[in-house]
Amino acid sequence: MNEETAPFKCGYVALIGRPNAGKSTLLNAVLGSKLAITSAKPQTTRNRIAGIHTDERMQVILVDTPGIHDAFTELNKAMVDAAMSALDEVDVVLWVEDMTLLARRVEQGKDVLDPAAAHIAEQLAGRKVVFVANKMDVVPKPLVLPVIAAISEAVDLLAAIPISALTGDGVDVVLDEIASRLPEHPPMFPEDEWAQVSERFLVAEVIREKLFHLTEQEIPYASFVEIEQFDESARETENLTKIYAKIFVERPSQKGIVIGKKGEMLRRIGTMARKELQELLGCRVYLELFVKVEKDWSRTKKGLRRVGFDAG
Ligand SMILES: Nc1nc2c(ncn2[C@@H]2O[C@H](COP(=O)(O)OP(=O)(O)OP(=O)(O)O)[C@@H](O)[C@H]2O)c(=O)[nH]1
Ligand SMILES: [Mg+2]
Repeated sequence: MNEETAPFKCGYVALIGRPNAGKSTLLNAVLGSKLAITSAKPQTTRNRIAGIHTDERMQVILVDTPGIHDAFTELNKAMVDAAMSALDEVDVVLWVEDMTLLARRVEQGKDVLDPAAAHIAEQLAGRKVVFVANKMDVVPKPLVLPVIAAISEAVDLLAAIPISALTGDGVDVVLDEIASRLPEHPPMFPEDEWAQVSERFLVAEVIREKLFHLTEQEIPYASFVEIEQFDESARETENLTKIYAKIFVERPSQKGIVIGKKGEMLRRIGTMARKELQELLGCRVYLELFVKVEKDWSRTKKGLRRVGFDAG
């Protein structure tokens, strides 16, 4: 069958894996723009985020998820639930792994699957799984085969694809594989739609990302961001959007850290965020940040609802 007559494919694909594996980086690489925030710290992604990639043969709705990990707090449990529940809603699962971790285990003569990988393998049993061996830009190639061999013993794989989400190497192969696995279906979304999130959510995420990049220890995990006001009244006339956002933390001591000496930290967060928001929104941005305490929000139903979880 030639290209012209090949039936159009459309469906849902989930990005699943441990924290820090590179799921969000891969989503952004497929989309060619930054939708999901990323950081070198684990548990950056908190909610499911869907991006849409459309080309001449298919439309794939890619669902980025929080990393699967041992969850002890209410927030962490809600994050893992968000990832797990995505599994039932998709046609194909991309299991994204951090090959630096698994390759090291091969070198050390250990079982390739550490407890985190073994747990994910268990959860994926019986599903349509493509294994994505990520971070190959920093892993010696000969270590790939033993890892893939061990993974395919644990889970039936449709395919295993070494990639670097960071450099983009192999991302086209992942897309080819998806195209061959999705059901025949007309597109569900307009061709130019690329994200299923609101501008407000994206703006809050950009600010949250700067907290991940600039603050340490528990601060990023104790924070959430709410957009108080998104004022576009001067967007047409002055090419300016005014954004007033609140950063919430769990304790007064954390508030002091986010503000910093003489407001230094908050200024840095604001400057970095504003720069990126101007690119995102394509206009000048006035950004004002406030820091508030919402005591132990990550442990309360009300707090979880505010970060987008239906906490019952
Ligand atoms: N060297 C290298 N680093 C990568 C690659 N892909 C992602 N990273 C880095 O790995 C870190 C984690 O990437 P993320 O995309 O945030 O990982 P994630 O799986 O979404 O993490 P969570 O949201 O915490 O579950 C970041 O510092 C990325 O820059 C890659 O292919 N090569
Ligand atoms: Mg992520």
